[in-house]
Parts: sequence; structure tokens; C-alpha cells
Amino acid sequence: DKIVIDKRKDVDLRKNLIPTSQLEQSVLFSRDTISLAHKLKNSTSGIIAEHKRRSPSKSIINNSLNTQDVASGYEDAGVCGMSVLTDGKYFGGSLDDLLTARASCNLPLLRKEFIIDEYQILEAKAYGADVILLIAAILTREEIKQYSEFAQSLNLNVLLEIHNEEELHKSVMPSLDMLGVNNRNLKTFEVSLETSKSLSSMIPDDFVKVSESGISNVSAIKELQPYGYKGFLIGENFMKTDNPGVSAKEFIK
Ligand code: IGP
Repeated sequence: DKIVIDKRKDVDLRKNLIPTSQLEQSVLFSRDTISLAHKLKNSTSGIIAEHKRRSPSKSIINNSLNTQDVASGYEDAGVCGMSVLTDGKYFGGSLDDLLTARASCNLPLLRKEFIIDEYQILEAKAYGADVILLIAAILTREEIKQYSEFAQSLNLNVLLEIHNEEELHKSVMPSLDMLGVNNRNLKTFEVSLETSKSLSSMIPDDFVKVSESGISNVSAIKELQPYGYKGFLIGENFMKTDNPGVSAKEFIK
């Protein structure tokens, strides 16, 4: 997998630059984290709004945005949490975006990243995240177990992303907080809400269910709620507008 090979290089470089001990000594590392799973359980809207500059499927989504305004706009809109893409190569994001979001709002923040190493989980915490994403398609069951237990030991929530039944069965374990179904096929970029609908009944009730990608109107949310979804991860639909916060607000009132 090309993304995984790129990540390995990236992570090894940064590991040499900033040792683990330095991450652990950062001010944000000792911050009290907020549970996104808990917020979603108690919310009626369940919106997780994403900061996304560009994507492999759509290229540029927004290049005139100000991360500070996006974060405070999402918070004013009343979303449950914010997802910040930190991948540079494919999504134009950075850890700096995460840090800026942390400084601009009090929302639980998800580090949206291809995690393949514990070091990235320490970074997530040191740069102000509350939640990490683990992607079943790029990890073994052993890795999912190791990384999710490590994240929870740091008081971070874990959102595990799946796209099919096989990935679901491989991943189910008690150290996960939320199960996210990606409606987008990462190989073909095709999006279908049917993915969330068909997998929902196989997801055990102890996990908060999140539907991810391709949600572009409130009726999609209304359609997914009867299947038990409590969280809705929305990026492009908000980010493509001049004011992502205002766009998010229309999903909440
Ligand atoms: C948001 P959308 O279609 O609303 O912009 O999708 C989010 O689900 C998507 O960015 C995403 C993603 C990922 C990105 C879901 N899983 C894994 C990178 C890596």
C-alpha cells in the first residue's frame, strides 16, 4: 500500500527529529482529554465536522480557509467534535493544523491520519487531539489491539474505521470506543450510504456507530439514524463553502 510506505518514511524522519520523551513533556500532553464517544451518545445531531483542504478524489476543496475560523465556526455551530486531517501528501494537512484547531476551540478533536505506529498516537496527544482514527484496511488485528490499547492508556478515544464485513469481524474488540463505517471505497472513491445501512446490524451495540463520508444533506442523516448511527462525519460538504461553520449550523438547528 503506497500510503503506508509513505507514512513509514514520514514517521521515521520525525522520530529522529523529535524523540518520544519530548512529546511526552509537551504542555498539551498532560491536558485532560474530552470523550467524543460520550458527547455523541448524548447528542441529537451527532455532527463531527472535518477540516479538509483537499483530497485525492476531489483535489482542491478549499484553499482560502483559515483554520482558526473553521474551528471556532464549527464550535459556534454546535457540532459534537472536529476532525483534523494531518496527512500532508494526500490531504494538504499538518500537525500544525491540529495545533491551531486546539488553540481555537474546546471541541473534542480527532487526529485524522493513517496511523501505523505508536509514535503517531503520542503525537496526536502532544498536538491536542482527544481521539485517534484507526483504519482496519491498513492494520492487522494485532496492530489494532496494540494501538487502541495504547491510545486508551493515554485517555484518547478510538474510532475504528471499516468499509466491509470482513474488516468489521477482524476488528471488533473492547478497546475501541466508536466504529465508523466509511461510505467511500478508498480504492474506487465511490460513495454509497448503503454501506452504512448494510453493516449497521452487524456492529455490536456497545460501540457508538459513526457514518463517514459522502453525507451532503440533513435527509441523509435522517435516513441513517434509524440504523443506529449516532455520529456523522462530514468534510467536503462544509469545507467547499466560504464559511464551513455556517454550513455546519444548517445541519444542527
Ligand atoms: C469526510 P466527506 O465525503 O464528507 O468529505 O468525508 C471523511 O469521512 C473522509 O475525509 C475520510 C477519510 C478517511 C480521509 C474518512 N475516512 C480516512 C482520510 C482517511
